[in-house]
Amino acid sequence: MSEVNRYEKIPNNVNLSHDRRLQRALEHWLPKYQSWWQDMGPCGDWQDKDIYLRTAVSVDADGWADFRYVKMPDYRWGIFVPPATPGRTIGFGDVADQPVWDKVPGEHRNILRRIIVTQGDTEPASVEQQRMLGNTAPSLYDLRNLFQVNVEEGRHLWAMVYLLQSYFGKDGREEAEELLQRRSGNPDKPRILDAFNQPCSDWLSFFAFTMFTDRDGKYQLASLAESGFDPLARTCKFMLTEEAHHMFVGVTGIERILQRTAQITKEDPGEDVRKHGCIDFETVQKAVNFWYSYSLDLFGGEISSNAAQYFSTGIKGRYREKDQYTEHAALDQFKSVPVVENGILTSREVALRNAMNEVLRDEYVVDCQKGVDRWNKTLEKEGVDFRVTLPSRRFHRHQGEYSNNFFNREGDLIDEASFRAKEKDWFLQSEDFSYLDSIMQPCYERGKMANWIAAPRKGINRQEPDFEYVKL
Ligand code: BYC
Ligand code: FE
Ligand code: FE
Repeated sequence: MSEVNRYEKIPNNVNLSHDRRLQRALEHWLPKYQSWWQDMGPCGDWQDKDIYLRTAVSVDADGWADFRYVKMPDYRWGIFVPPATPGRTIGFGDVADQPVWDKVPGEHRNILRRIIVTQGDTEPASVEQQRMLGNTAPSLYDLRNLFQVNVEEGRHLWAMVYLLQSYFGKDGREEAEELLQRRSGNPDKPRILDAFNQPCSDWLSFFAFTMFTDRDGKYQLASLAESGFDPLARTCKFMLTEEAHHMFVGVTGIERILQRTAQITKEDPGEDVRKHGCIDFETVQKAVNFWYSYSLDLFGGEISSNAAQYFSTGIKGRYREKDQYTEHAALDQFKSVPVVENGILTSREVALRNAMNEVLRDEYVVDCQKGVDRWNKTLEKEGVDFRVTLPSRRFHRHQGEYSNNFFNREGDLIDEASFRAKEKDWFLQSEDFSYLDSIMQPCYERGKMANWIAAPRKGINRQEPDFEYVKL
């Protein structure tokens, strides 16, 4: 079962050749996926190049990453589902301690389909958002990391399409097609969640995206890894192993920008670092403000009957529900949620189940802050005064409780005019993007780095930082 047959048309460990219907459905979808990858995947000559990539070859803890040169279209996308744990029970909600489901219970069919489609939609969306970045990477090391993230997001789409096609019949097959038809940022057929329709066309934004938006992925996948629908739980658990690298790319990418800017600031104190072609601290903070707030939106409303239903029915648990909590019903408990009532910020006691999105967001905020602390430690070591901060979680929200009001970075309620007046200080403006575009010239000489970013401390898979990560 856990043995992966890599040499089948669709590498898999789910005995695909014994399920002719599913195999036919996936083989029908495969060329459509490949054509989507050609149209919407990495732009430029990169599809023909040898890239030093890791490929999942097994679902075992030790043997899943195989590093070698691969041309992206030959990447072994496929289906990897860790084996079921016999006797596994649901860990929470009204169905706690009941056996997990191997099939989709009829009464949860629509909700499960919607969650899987929403998850699946983000994966190709992010590839679309990042498709131009290969033309401006600061080094071969970064270029390779970009493509690693891209091919793995492609595989995550496969993971969700497998669930749709094997458990949701005709509707599932239709949804699988539509996942290849929506387009990030296209007003006529946008991607489902807001963050995945925002442009991400410079490397500062890419690092902020992988730091903050991929990190939402970590928390959503972890809460779905608790699901009573066992195939979904197992699939998400495996996806999480790959997600760690995506967040690593983000947290270290911004750290290296800050480090480089700090060095330049010391070499030429008082001078605008843009004169040296570097990225000033304020510009980094603006990218943080934008991607952090859009990523907070991805957790859904602070007060959500959907979230309560997902929890009570055993579909979506809390972060590490089984390890972290001793009480799994979440009844007769309340969470205080700040809300705006009659034009003032006050708070409301919300039944815990209805605040589950906020409970998960709490975990996420703590995790983001750890990354920011790491950046600030680097700044401190470099001896500069600037510190990166996370804005309030009420700031610049487009979903949920705070989306109808305006808040400053500290989270105070302000009027719209005051918000608009500060936007240019809070978010990247067209002149910032022009500046970023002007310095983001590709740097593809082996071992060289663009001037605006420090070299990584280590290479990938114990290779040197100046390894030939992409064969030009
Ligand atoms: N944008 O009760 P509410 C990743 C909608 S990232 C647009 O607040 P709920 C990745 C919502 O659908 C992880 N619409 O929300 C990262 C609902 O619509 P309806 C992705 C939004 O249902 C980087 C309405 O607002 N995975 O993997 O509790 C690269 C009010 O609903 C948004 C998942 O999201 C938004 N941001 O929770 C690659 C997991 N937020 O019903 C990949 C699956 C809410 O009124 N998704 N709405 O039409 C879910 O679990 C839930 O759908 C959400 C929303 C957590 C997103
Ligand atoms: Fe993903
Ligand atoms: Fe990711």
